[in-house]
Amino acid sequence: MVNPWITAPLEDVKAYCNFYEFGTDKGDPGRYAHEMTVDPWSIEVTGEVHKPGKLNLEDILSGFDLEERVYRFRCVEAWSMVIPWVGFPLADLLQRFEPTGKARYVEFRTLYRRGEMRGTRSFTSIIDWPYREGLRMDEAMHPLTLMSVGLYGNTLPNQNGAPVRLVVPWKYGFKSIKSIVSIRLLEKQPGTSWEALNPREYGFYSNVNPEVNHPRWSQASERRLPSTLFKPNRIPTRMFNGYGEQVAHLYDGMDLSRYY
Ligand SMILES: Nc1nc2c(c(=O)[nH]1)N[C@H]1C(S)=C(S)[C@@H](COP(=O)(O)O)O[C@H]1N2
Ligand SMILES: [Mo]
Repeated sequence: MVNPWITAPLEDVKAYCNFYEFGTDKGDPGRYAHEMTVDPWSIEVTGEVHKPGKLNLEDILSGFDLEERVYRFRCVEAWSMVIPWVGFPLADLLQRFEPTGKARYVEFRTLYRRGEMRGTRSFTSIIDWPYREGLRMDEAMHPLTLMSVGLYGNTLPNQNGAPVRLVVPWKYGFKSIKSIVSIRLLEKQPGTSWEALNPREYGFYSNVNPEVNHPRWSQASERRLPSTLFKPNRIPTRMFNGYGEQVAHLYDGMDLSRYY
């Protein structure tokens, strides 16, 4: 039987990644993300806020109460890992900039630096850079929504989204955008990179849902990593990745097969 609480070893979290800025092979981020400069770094916060501004890396690392959060992490490709992140609630960050009454959505952007990101220079790259993601304001303010600055008690490895990335544990992994440089609060729902690529396959909400299949594969189960050919570790996928008690109310009255 698969013990659902066994965390993925650090080596696996670092070696099996999705970070298309460095290539589409799972090993590419581990091989090439060291080419990205992560210090100095800053995040610009703009849009529907009373106090727009910038946070430098030092402000981010010393200005918030950090905690460890062990989360299940479920990729849309039907693999998952249990990962011990270090971070702080995104809500703590947003509150500093004083959102206006019009702020209904949040848009995030990843660093786009072609010279240091070989995947963005590739002719086969499919994404319209920079990588962009979004959340509804109530999702962004939810206490489970984490800004992560570390992994296993250390700073984030570059391939996992250094120096600061989002982690939204009840949504498919692609919502958890890495290496964030910009946060904009908006009145209207922002476009995202995956939606732009294929709106039928990747919706804005992308809540983990075993009943709504990806058009090309089932979402009813997942491979819990690390796994092998002989120990495939296939387990049933849970609604909202098992976080339904905390988040289901956010979607009361919404048809989740339509708003996938
Ligand atoms: N900027 C950026 N963020 C990204 C991605 C990416 O390609 N670029 N991939 C996403 C996907 S599909 C997943 S599953 C997770 C993977 O996070 P991990 O490699 O740290 O496990 O990052 C997400 N964030
Ligand atoms: Mo993913």
